[in-house]
Amino acid sequence: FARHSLSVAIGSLTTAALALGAMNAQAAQTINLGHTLSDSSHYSVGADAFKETLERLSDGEFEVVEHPSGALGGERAMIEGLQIGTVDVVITSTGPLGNFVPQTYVLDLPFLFKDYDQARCVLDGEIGQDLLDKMGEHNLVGLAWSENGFRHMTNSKRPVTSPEDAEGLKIRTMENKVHMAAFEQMGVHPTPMAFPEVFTALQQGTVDGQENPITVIVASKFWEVQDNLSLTGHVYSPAIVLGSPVLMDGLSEEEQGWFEQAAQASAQATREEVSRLERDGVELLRENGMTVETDIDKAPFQEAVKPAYQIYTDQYGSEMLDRIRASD
Ligand code: EAX
Repeated sequence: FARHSLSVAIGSLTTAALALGAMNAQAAQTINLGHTLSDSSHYSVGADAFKETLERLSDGEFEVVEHPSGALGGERAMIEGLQIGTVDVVITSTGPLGNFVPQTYVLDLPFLFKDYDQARCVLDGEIGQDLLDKMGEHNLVGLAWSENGFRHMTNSKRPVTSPEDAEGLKIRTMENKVHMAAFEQMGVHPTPMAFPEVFTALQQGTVDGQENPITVIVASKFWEVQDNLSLTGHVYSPAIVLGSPVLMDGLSEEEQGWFEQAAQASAQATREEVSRLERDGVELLRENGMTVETDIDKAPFQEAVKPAYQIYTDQYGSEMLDRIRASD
């Protein structure tokens, strides 16, 4: 009998604990945040800042669960996830974004921004805000411009210091037609691919190289599969913090404001990490065995990709481009 009442007591304790657990689970709404990079990356620094800020501002109403390393898919798949509500928040490059919001293609033009200051200034100003607002017309919520960094070329074949050196190389690009057009002009064979597949493709030699900022090369340990890095800085790669309209449209204005503040804190933290890696990253890559070409004459690269501008303006006009150029 004693044994029986003990088990009844344990049983009701368990029920009580379960009920309490259920109450807690109801109290916090889970926000699933995805990105493609490792948990040591500049995106993860930004994801942590998003989580900390949103949970603090909402006093625990929202709980952010981070899914790094492409656990929720590549960037294109995650953007689709936002549109149908299977993902809540995504930190992504603009790589596949033009497929959804063509107005952002302008940002992907090579050699458009001359340095970080100019790019950040444009994205933080009226132009950046206009582009964030455009997300709303395409079933996405633009929360803040974050950062990936200036992109550079790596490959496993040979040192590259001129477009001639790059000619004939098979280079993985993002799924972005402006980037692909530019690389075609340069004489390389662009192979578009989602980021989570890139490391293996480099390892197996499906492609000879890829291009990404120092931040990504470090976070992904590309030195394990790439010997040569050329600091071409051929294009500035923005990142953006996007929300799902399926989630955001159901929130109060105050709650939406918390998400915006969290996204801004995320962007700020990510940019600081980008700046740190711009200072320390190249040395780290050298220590890990990469040969780094720092002395790159950018003029011939710039010349080679020029037709990409014509291809862009033929299709999308020159208004945005002119506005960005006027901001310099
Ligand atoms: O956003 O696909 C890429 O090369 C991106 O730079 C990467 O996913 C980080």
